[in-house]
Amino acid sequence: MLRALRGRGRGRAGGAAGRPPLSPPPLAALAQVLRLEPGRLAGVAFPLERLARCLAPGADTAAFGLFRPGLAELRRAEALFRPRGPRGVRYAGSAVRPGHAPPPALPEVCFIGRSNVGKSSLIRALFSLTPEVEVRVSKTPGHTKKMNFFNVGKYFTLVDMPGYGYRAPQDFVEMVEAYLQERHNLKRTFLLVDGVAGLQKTDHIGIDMLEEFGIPYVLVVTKIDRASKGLLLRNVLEIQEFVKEKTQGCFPQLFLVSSLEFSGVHLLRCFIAHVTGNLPIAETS
Ligand SMILES: Nc1nc2c(ncn2[C@@H]2O[C@H](COP(=O)(O)OP(=O)(O)OP(=O)(O)O)[C@@H](O)[C@H]2O)c(=O)[nH]1
Ligand SMILES: [Mg+2]
Repeated sequence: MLRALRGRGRGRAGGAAGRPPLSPPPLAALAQVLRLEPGRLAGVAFPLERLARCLAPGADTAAFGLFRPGLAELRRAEALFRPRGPRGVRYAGSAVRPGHAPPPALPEVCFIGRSNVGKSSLIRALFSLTPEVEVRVSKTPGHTKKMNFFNVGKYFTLVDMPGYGYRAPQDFVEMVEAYLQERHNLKRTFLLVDGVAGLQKTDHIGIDMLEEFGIPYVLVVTKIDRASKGLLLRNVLEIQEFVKEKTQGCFPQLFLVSSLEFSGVHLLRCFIAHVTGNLPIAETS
């Protein structure tokens, strides 16, 4: 489950009286990534592009770089994720029905996927520049039971969803289907797939739902730090083929992330800023 720590010095580096100030983890900030040696830097900033180097010469790389911002755009996106003042990153509420959700005032994106695939961890990594906002994760599947809403300044809202599959909340389908169909400010859905396990039968619960409702979505491949290069490449190529052949509403480029090592997190911040209308960048498709 996700929960913001209320009463802490939101938007400031320091914690409440008596607590040591919270500081972002290594590589949470772009400035830290830019100090890495070039190979590692490329792997953290653009993991899919880096992986494409393992492809045979002449392989089709069209789907590897459709969204390819430059450093200036990555910096501008990062600034959105550390808004200053009272409208910092803040927990806006939880809901089990769209009718109970916070008002749809900002452009919104949501994160769905199997239990334990890494949704809450990814949101925590995206928010790591404001570590005073606590995001809870768990080794136990089925941890997040409600839809949890977080506002990022005056720019956009991120929604962490309960997972489906093992130990999913009983009312998952009613909750999530209703949200996806009714939430008019929803700009893009991020559907997470485990980078080690690859596309599983259970992943189709979410994919089928989004395809049926005609909702635009993006596949995010998680936990890439746990997969060998060979396994990751095989899973990525398989998922890309699936997207190309079997989907209508899915963005053709995959986003690879490790919430542990911050790979792909900076690029994903930039894509979220872009799809919520906060950062104009040309897509090549
Ligand atoms: N190595 C590694 N572990 C990860 C990563 N992301 C998540 N995990 C681990 O995966 C487990 C589940 O993470 P959560 O973020 O709670 O998963 P979730 O999708 O929110 O799960 P539910 O709320 O139960 O649906 C935790 O033990 C995390 O530490 C990652 O990028 N790398
Ligand atoms: Mg969760």
